[in-house]
Amino acid sequence: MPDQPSIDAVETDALVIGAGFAGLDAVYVLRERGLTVRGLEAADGIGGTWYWNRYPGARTDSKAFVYCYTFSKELREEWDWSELYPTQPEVLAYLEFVARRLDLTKHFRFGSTVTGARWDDDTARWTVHSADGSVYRCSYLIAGVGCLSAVNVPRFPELDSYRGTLVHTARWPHEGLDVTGKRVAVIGSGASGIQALPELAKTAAAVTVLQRTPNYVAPAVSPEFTDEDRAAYRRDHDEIQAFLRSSPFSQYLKSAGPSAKAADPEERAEVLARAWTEGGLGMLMATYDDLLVDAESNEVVAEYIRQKIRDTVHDPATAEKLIPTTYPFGIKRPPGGVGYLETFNQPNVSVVDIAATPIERFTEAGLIIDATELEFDVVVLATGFDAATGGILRLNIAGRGGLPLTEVWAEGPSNYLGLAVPEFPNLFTIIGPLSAFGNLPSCIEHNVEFIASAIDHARSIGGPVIEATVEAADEWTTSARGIGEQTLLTLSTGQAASSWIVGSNIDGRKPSTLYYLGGANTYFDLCDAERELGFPGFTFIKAGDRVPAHAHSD
Ligand code: NA7
Repeated sequence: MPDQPSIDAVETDALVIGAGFAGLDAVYVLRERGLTVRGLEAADGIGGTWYWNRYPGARTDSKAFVYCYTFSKELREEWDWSELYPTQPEVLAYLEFVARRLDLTKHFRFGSTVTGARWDDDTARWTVHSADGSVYRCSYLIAGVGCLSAVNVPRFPELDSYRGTLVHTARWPHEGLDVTGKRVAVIGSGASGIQALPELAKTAAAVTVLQRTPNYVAPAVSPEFTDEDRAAYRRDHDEIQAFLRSSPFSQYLKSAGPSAKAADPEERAEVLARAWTEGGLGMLMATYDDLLVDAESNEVVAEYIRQKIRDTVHDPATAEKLIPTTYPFGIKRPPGGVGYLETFNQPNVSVVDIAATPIERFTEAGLIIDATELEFDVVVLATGFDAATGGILRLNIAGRGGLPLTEVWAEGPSNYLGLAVPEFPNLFTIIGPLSAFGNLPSCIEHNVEFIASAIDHARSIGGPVIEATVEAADEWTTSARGIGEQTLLTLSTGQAASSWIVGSNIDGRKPSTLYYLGGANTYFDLCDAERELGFPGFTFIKAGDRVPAHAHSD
């Protein structure tokens, strides 16, 4: 942590970092449990990922009525979603509404980037510094920084020499970016690039997609909700929540059967056709259960999508460039395209395979590929995020004796239930690494309830210090890694394509297991059991007791 001027620290029971879905929920729940709570947020407003990702076309890939908070009937009754997969302005407006309705904004300091946090055994408190010079001391430090918040800007040679407009999808200008009549390059074909392209191509003179790896893009069909639809999702709320709780992805999508390869071919054709027509995450989550564990089953669905790309894209050479052949479907989180494939039928849209002919370097006017300079007025980096650990590690957290979290996670994250790390007492990470891979608001709510219960428990026994045991964390980390190895995302055989789900999308980052892939439903069961059993994977150290160097459960 850099030297900071000595100023009075703000004292609070809990400090929450982030004002997105996670941070808002944590501030609300902890406040309601009687703690004093402060929040720090780097952005100038509420919203987290929905504050930053203002690129045209940004929208959810989870259904609106599950991509929201469930803890408050009032919020549910008072907010009307307009369509199935709402766009960024609507989700941001929702979060602003929540903050207003629950009176949360007053707890946050905005424009305040955390630069370091350090645990002190003597006082059993965290000291947290922010770039704006403010200092906080708290018993509980809650990182609600999101799993896709640390922006990835690849180190393209001579990127700095480019004089045109350079913009990352996750740092889109608030005032918008008019590309009318402009020559635009889009680097990246993940969800962000796939959502942005059709919008940019509406007005740009030309859009060139610089694609390193083609993606399995299914349609995202987002019908507008009628009043009847809204009445139905409100009426069915309990049933929907029960369904989510039992779903491996905590999504409102029903599997069609256990195995794609074993399914009756006629029935399977119907299932795939329905999933394609309905769009969204359905190709992965509303077809067959074994797509991420059985290569043959996966290939059935992968080939179906490949054929759809051939059917949709008129120019066969372009279609072939857009067809993924080197990795299984679902290894990258499947993006939904609103007219994405169809956009390549427009005369102003083209794709360049930069795996075959890489970007050699940037120039003042554009970039060089295959010894040829391509000139662009605007370059859009849709190059994603340093997922799961990036946002947390950027906080510069130091635990017992100044132990840096970067050191502990040098070979990949380790923790208990994705929530807590030994040697880092009273630090909780909401949707941290090795937590469930599911609908994020569902996972966030579950995590926040767990954290609040652990804090309640600590307070009830007069012991403010909570720490995951080494044994529990080792067991959890080994289990999460083992489950990862049983999927097609496995790292050990080197099969995994570049994917943020294992961190292999970042140049120079060592890939590792970043999520618990045993199912969100199983993850929730395990967290619930931990809570019901009185938190056996944690130590609770009573006030006044000396914290041992290595806390164990015995
Ligand atoms: P993604 O899904 O990680 O996609 C990033 C894209 O950028 C992907 O096509 C990458 O190619 C490409 N990329 C990244 N680094 C480079 C370099 N160095 N050179 C060329 N191309 C590069 O991020 P998104 O923002 O689209 O989506 C992230 C999640 O947000 C999404 O899954 C939703 O859950 C919401 P690659 O495939 O690695 O070859």
